Parts: sequence; structure tokens; C-alpha cells
Amino acid sequence: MRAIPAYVMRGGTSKGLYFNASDLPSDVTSRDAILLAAMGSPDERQIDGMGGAHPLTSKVAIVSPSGRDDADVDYLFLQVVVDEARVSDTQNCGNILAGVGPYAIEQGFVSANADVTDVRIHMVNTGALAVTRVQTPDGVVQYEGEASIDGVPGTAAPVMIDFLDVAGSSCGALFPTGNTIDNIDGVTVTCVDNGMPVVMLHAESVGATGHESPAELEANTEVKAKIDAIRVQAGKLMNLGDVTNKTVPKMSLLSAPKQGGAVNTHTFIPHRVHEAIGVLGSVSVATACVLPGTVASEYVGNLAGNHSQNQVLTIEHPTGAFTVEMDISGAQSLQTFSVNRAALLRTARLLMRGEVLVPNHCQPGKE
Ligand code: NQM
Repeated sequence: MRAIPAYVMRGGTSKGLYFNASDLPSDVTSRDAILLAAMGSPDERQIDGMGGAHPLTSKVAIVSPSGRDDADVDYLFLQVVVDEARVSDTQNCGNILAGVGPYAIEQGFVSANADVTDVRIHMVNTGALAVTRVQTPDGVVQYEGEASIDGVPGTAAPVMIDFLDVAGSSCGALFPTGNTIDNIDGVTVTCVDNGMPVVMLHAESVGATGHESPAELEANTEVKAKIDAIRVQAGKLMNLGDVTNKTVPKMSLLSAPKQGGAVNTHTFIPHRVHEAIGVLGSVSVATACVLPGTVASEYVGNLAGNHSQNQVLTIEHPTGAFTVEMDISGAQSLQTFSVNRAALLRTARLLMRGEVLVPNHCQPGKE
């Protein structure tokens, strides 16, 4: 067996393996063979690996010191597909990002020299930057604390995340089709990319209600087929090419809020339904809420087109809600609109540090 140093961490509402880039082969084929073996893919139970048999628990972060002046570390996110021998770098992940700051400090890539240490992270998948604020009393990462996020039981130390330049980072433009709404298969959709490509549509326009549990939605083959047909066409319109085998765009079904938030969501990521909502996924939904004319703006009344620069939006999801703070300008029209900054709260927990063992045939150069 080959032993590779790794941490198991919860980042936000996701969980995965965190690696130092220098511990993995740089050759992508060899690296992916190791990650598939480490996670136990392909197998819907991932019984022979560390994966948790769900896309949200089959994730990998690869971290290294950054060569950029504006970043401390580079973070490459990889989605290890549960039931296929496929590792995808086509999306970023803002939840796993929450663990990258603590990991970078634990690895000595960033020194903790104050009660709170800012870690500037270059997100390799999209080229965008995030700054995460890690609690480091006495120069040591603190995981315990009083912050709580929906979708995770209990409390933990806060990790505040600021996104600075995520607009259009995967698709080239914030509203990549050039429109606030498009019509695909007779369904009105809004396509947006504020860090995560997302297609929003009214739940009822594909025969859902917005009251289903994730399991109920996943069992509804008719709804799933309609959504995936729209997704594949939207992918082309969003400059993502053929997305049949990609994990983007995410499909977010919108319905009226139930707990006083801006809008309620059920997000296909893209085949399983998220138990909550992705971090950058919720930034993208919140962005669409504040621009008049989008499908999301229909739920927020006068908030859309509001001239105030600071907006706080609460996006509801199956296990609670996600609050996004945004600094925006020009929200009167698509042409003038921009999001200058988005900020949000996550938590992270180091669950295990050690070595993950993979069979010898996964060694670089061996098939
Ligand atoms: O949108 C799941 C997650 C994510 C992604 C997904 C995420 C994000 O919850 O930034 O966090 O949409 O595949 O980890």
C-alpha cells in the first residue's frame, strides 16, 4: 500500500480529504487514480474508501503555497464522482474552501501571528480570490466556538469568507446568456455565475412544489428528466460547452420563502439534491434576487433594483437558511449591475489527520 498524508475535514456543510499538493503526483491521470482509490469510487456506497456515498462528502482540496502576490495559498477543488470513475475540476466549492484557511495554517503555509489570521486563497478552478478569517488565539487554529450554520449540528469557531472577484469566474460573465431571463423547453429560467454557474427556475414550472424533501425530489424521475434536459441546453448558452458529464451548472428550483427569507431553494448539484445549498451557489442565487427581471427577483418585492449598496439576503434551503452579505452597485439594470464583494459565515472542523492508504498500483506511472 502507498501512504499519503491527508486531513479529513468538514468544510461548511461538506466533508472531504485535504492534501498538500507536494504529496500527490502532478500528473493528472496518476493523481486521479489515487483520489478514486482513496474515496472508494466508483461505487454508490464508496464502501472501500473514505467517501461518504454522496457528492457532498466525496470532495478533495489540494493546497499549496501560492506564487501569486495577492494570495497566500492555491486551492484546487476536485469533485470525486461517487458512482463513476471520474474526478472533476470543472467547479469550485465554497464549503470545502472554509477548511482551506485552517489547513494552510496547520501545514505552515501561513503563519498565525494574531488572534485572527487572514488567509488569502487563490481558487485555482476559477482563478478568483477569497479571503478567509481564521480564529488563531495563541497562534493555534481554534476549531471550537459559538458560531452555528444551518445543516451542521452544534457550534464551532466562525470562519468568515469574503469573495472579491467571483462574477463570471466560470462562464465569463455574471449573466452569461446576456439576458435576465431565457426560455428553455417552455420554462423561464435565469442563468447566473457569481462564483458558481446556476440556473434558476420556478419549482412549479417543472411540476415541483418547493415543499418536497431532497429524497422526494430525487425520486421524482419526471421532474429530474425535465431539469436535466434544461441543464444541458443552459450549459451551452452559458459558455460551458457540453455539460452532460459536468457537475455544473447547478439547477436551483425556487419557491416562496417559508421562514421570512428572500426565496426558498432546492438545488440539484446537478443530479442529487443538496441537503442545504452550496456557498457560491447561494451567492449566485442572492445576486439574481437583487436584479429586477430575473426569476429570483419575483420573490423579493421591492428589494430588487434597490439602490442601497449593502444588501443582506437570506436564501432558504431544505435544512434552514444561508445569509449572504453583498456590496452591489447599479442594480437598476443588467448593463450597470455589479457585485463588488460578497461575504458569509461558515465553520470548519479538523476531523482526522494521518495518512490515507491506497493500493500500490495507484503509484505514479503505474496503471
Ligand atoms: O457552491 C455543492 C457544497 C457545494 C458547492 C455543490 C459549494 C458552492 O455545498 O460553493 O459549496 O453545489 O456541488 O459543498
